[in-house]
This record gives sequence, C-alpha cells and structure tokens, in this order.
Amino acid sequence: KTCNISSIDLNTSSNLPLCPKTPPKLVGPLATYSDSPSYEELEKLYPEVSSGGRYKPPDCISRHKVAIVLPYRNRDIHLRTFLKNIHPFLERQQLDYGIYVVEQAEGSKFNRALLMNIGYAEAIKIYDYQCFAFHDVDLIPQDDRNIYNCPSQPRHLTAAIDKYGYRLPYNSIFGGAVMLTRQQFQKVNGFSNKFFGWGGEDDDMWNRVKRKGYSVIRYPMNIARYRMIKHSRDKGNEPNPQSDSPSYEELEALYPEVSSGGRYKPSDCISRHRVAIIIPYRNRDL
Ligand code: UDH
Repeated sequence: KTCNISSIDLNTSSNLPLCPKTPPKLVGPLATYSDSPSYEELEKLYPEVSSGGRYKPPDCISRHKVAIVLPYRNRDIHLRTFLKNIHPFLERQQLDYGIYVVEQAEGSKFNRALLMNIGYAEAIKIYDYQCFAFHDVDLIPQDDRNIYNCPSQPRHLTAAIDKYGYRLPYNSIFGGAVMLTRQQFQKVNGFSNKFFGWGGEDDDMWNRVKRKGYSVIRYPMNIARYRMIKHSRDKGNEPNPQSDSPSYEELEALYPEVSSGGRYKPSDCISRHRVAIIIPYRNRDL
C-alpha cells in the first residue's frame, strides 16, 4: 500500500539520539536584548524557526514538547523584544516548542486568564504539547539555566523580577510566567475565566494548584531572574475589583481595631516599640 504523503511527518528524526538531559550549550546569566526588530528582521535573524513560531533541535530528539502561551493585546513592541530574546533562549534549551500569541480584540476588558485557557485549548489541537508556559509578554528571562521543561510540580518561573528587586513580593505569588504539564493543567481545570481587568487570576490559580494537592516549585533566585519591560497600566486592563485589593471601606471593615490614620496599639499590654511606617507614594492605589 502506498503511503499517504500527508501522513508522513517529514520532520521525523527517528534516527537521531535523544537530547542530553542537561543541554550542553547553556550560557547561564544572559545579556538580554532591548530592541524590537520587525517581524521580517526576526525571520531573518532566526531562520531555523519555522512558521507559527515552531522549533525543534536539528540534531537530537527533544525531551520536552513545550507551548509558550502569551496573553496579548496592543503590546507590539514588547512582543517583538520578547521574540528576539526567547528564541535563542529556548533553542539553547533544546526544546521542541511553539509560541502561541493569543490576542484579545479591542472593546472589552482584558482577560489574561481566559486568553491563556484559549492558548492551551488551541495549542493541543495543533501538536502533542506536554508542557505549557503561560507567559507575560513583557518578562525577559535573564539566565538560560531557567529551563522551560515539564515541571514535576507546577512551577512559578518569574520568581526574581528586577521590578521587585529580584525578590518575591509575596510568597504565594503565581503571576508573570508559570509552567504546568498538560496533566497538571487539566487537573486544576485551567485558569478561571471570570477575572476581567488586572489582577486576581494568578492568585486564584495558586489556590487551584494548592487545592489539588500540588506544591509550587521555583528555580533558585539567582536563576529565575527576569527583566520586566517598563510599561504603564494598559487601557482596558484596570484593576479587577475581584482581585485582592479591597476598597478602603472593606479594609476598615476587615481591620476595625485599626483607628483612623492607620494607627494601632495592642489593647492588652503596652507595646515596647513605637513604629512609623513611611511609604513614598504616587499613583499606586495602595
Ligand atoms: N497584556 C497585554 N495587553 C494589555 C494588558 C495586558 O498584552 O492591554 C498582557 C501582557 O502579556 C502582559 C500581561 O498581560 O505582560 C500582564 O499584564 P501587565 O503587564 O499589565 O501586568 P503587570 O506588569 O504584571 O502588572 C506583574 C507581574 C506579576 C505580578 C502579580 C501580582 N499578583
């Protein structure tokens, strides 16, 4: 029987060896690019990447089939900077990967989580991806030992971001970029679709992951380093009231023991310390 040409994967490299467990060409800390080449320039820069942002190592069979899912609207410059950085980074990690930009139309509040769910659903129709990086477009990895492979437990990738002094702003943070296997993502039933506007969906995902008995893992802080491309809050992505930034009225109701002016002292003993917390502030609703 003659083979049907369309059923033959011309890229099948079954004679190739499996890629080594530790990719041999990693360089560690990276000097990142800040420019935003045009898409034509990007194609010329990275001819090894095929249409659809797909790549697999030419000389070995990758151990990981990875979809990078980017929630996106109106961040063209960021996207081009991201692509310039991310291709050489992922190629050195010898991943079999594809990049999925999921763009929301104008006219409605941004829903990052919903876009990531869509990216997942579409990516698995296209290829047998096993791991998924849900990734903000403005976060540029600064060390290629931060390998985007399938994690044993859901992985928070962006642990150390320059904007936060390369420290975790809070321990249960699960925003920026996270990595889950297909099985983990299915088990937690993806992200919630209900978060319109900025914030909340990432904390909800942390809860989903925990509720299913997973622990969250991170690479060491000297490896999980990212540069955030500077930007202001986008139109159509105003803070989501469902996210955990309660109104001042709610804060008053939550902490009735705090008196006006944010003052507090213990009610049952005399404190040993009089402390003023001073916050430099403009335009960052507290
Ligand atoms: N995005 C767009 N267009 C928009 C809004 C958001 O493309 O109009 C995408 C983009 O991928 C962006 C991501 O959604 O990188 C997140 O939005 P953001 O950049 O405004 O978020 P922010 O920089 O994220 O504030 C901070 C990192 C994690 C903090 C988590 C706190 N819970």
